[in-house]
Amino acid sequence: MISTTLKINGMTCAACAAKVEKALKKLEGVEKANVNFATEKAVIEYDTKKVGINEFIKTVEKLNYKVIMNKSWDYSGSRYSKR
Ligand SMILES: [Cu+2]
Repeated sequence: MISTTLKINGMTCAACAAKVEKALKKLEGVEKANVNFATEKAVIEYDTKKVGINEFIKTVEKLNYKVIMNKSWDYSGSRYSKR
């Protein structure tokens, strides 16, 4: 189980954050998800064997928000790959 932080663009209120949080928590392998619209960050605890950054990005984009990539974040152990 590892924890990663994503920066999400486009959330304007607590309801946006709650929506994203709920969708992330529904993914198989996600243990915990905490989304804060003020800091625009999502902290996700997950099982790298079941889920990865790719799925998180897809989930966020499906709700019409955007994940901002940051090289300083730790993507190790995730299935994330550049398109
Ligand atoms: Cu909102």
